[in-house]
Amino acid sequence: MDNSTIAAISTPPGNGGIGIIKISGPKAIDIALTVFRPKFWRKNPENAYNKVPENAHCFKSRRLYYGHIVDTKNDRIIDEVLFVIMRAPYSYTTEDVVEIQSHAGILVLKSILTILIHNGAQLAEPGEFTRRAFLNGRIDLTQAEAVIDIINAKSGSAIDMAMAQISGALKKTIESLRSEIIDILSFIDASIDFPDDLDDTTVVSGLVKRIEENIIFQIKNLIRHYENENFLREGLKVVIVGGPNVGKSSLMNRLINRERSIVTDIPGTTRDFIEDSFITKGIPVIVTDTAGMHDNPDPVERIGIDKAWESISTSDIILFTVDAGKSVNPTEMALFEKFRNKKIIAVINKTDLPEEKISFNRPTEWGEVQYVEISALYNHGIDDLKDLIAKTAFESVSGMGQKIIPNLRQKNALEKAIASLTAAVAGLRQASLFELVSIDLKSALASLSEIVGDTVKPDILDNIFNRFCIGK
Ligand SMILES: Nc1nc2c(ncn2[C@@H]2O[C@H](COP(=O)(O)OP(=O)(O)OP(=O)(O)O)[C@@H](O)[C@H]2O)c(=O)[nH]1
Ligand SMILES: [Mg+2]
Repeated sequence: MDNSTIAAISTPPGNGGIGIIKISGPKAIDIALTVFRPKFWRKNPENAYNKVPENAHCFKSRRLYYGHIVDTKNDRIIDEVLFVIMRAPYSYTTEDVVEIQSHAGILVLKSILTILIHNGAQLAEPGEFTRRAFLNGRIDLTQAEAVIDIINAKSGSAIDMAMAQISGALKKTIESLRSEIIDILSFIDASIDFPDDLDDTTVVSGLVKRIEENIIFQIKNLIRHYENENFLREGLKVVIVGGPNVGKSSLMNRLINRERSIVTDIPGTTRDFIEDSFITKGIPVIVTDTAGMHDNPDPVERIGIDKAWESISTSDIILFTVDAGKSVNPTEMALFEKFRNKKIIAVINKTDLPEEKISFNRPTEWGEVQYVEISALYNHGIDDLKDLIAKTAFESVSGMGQKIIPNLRQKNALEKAIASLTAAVAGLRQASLFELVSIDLKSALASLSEIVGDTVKPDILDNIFNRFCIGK
């Protein structure tokens, strides 16, 4: 356990009603009391104003006290504050914690922090409070990661997901998988000394069945949740693609509801790719406008088109945009074919054109692809398109209810566990040495332990906690 006492401003910079300074560690209470003068203390005329309350025990844990913070160098009052002590182990970090609620001006907050540092506190690193909560065993790593997800959540569904994780849903699932592996492992380890037990093919096939059904199947489910539903956390990547001048940038601006992309009647207006975001049905959507694709691009367009392909390769949904005033040309047909393996929504734009000008005919080759008719110019059909985007995204999402969706780090560890478990199954089937099967099961166990943080390496921890802000 770290013996230092750390302090930080926990509220974001900028003007606001109150700002909070948090102190945690064995000296948190002592250090905080050197600068705090509670009202109840001053009421007694015997207590000189500059005297520190000697007995910290006159403060109750988790009770709010009103008073002032003074600069210990010159006894100058810095601010009037509310002050709360949370004694170990009943605090965020499980250490003694003090929170000082002052006015939110950054100068006031910085002055208070500076005095605390003078009196023996150390400046907290990003995420250090949560890191201590993890290192002191109050939360596991999945819960610590959920804290950052809550802070960064861009939508209601991301918050729901992070809340499920904070309350330990993923941790519990991993625990039950681990205990099943440990159970099988202890049976196999015991059989190493009494190999006759494992000569029985029904015993072996029973073990294989348990690994496949109770463990591998469950882990694959979690991985599938990551693949299908991670957009709820990270945002759904949607890219607008099509020939020049079909109205891609106009559509982009309608989706995000502001004039972000340049629109002109000159084909080849958009050359770089432009990214922005909006929310539909609680899903954060990251939308990219791209350069119009055609067969004879100039060198600048060429680069733009290459970048468009990069966005396409990492996208979840493609909005394949065409001009209702033109029939689909061979370049567009060829382009469409290249997206076959992606989720596509065909967007027929410019449907406001007079009927005699509309020459769009839905190509038979487009088959079952969903499409919407819109007018980016007149803002028609945009809500239908947003609904369809959400519907398409949710198509692969399994039933409702509490969602356990691993993040990328956790998914990678789950994949490592699957590889070891698959090797263990193969070992059992081929009647390899039980020692080897045991090694595979142990490494599966280690991969699962990485998820909750029991065996995680320090540099991975640094990586996780560096994503936090200071003061959390
Ligand atoms: N009538 C009509 N015109 C539109 C509509 N949407 C866009 N336009 C016009 O079509 C022209 C091209 O629009 P953009 O949004 O710049 O098209 P783009 O696909 O981004 O074009 P590039 O970036 O050059 O590939 C502009 O003159 C728009 O005003 C629409 O729904 N109806
Ligand atoms: Mg454009």
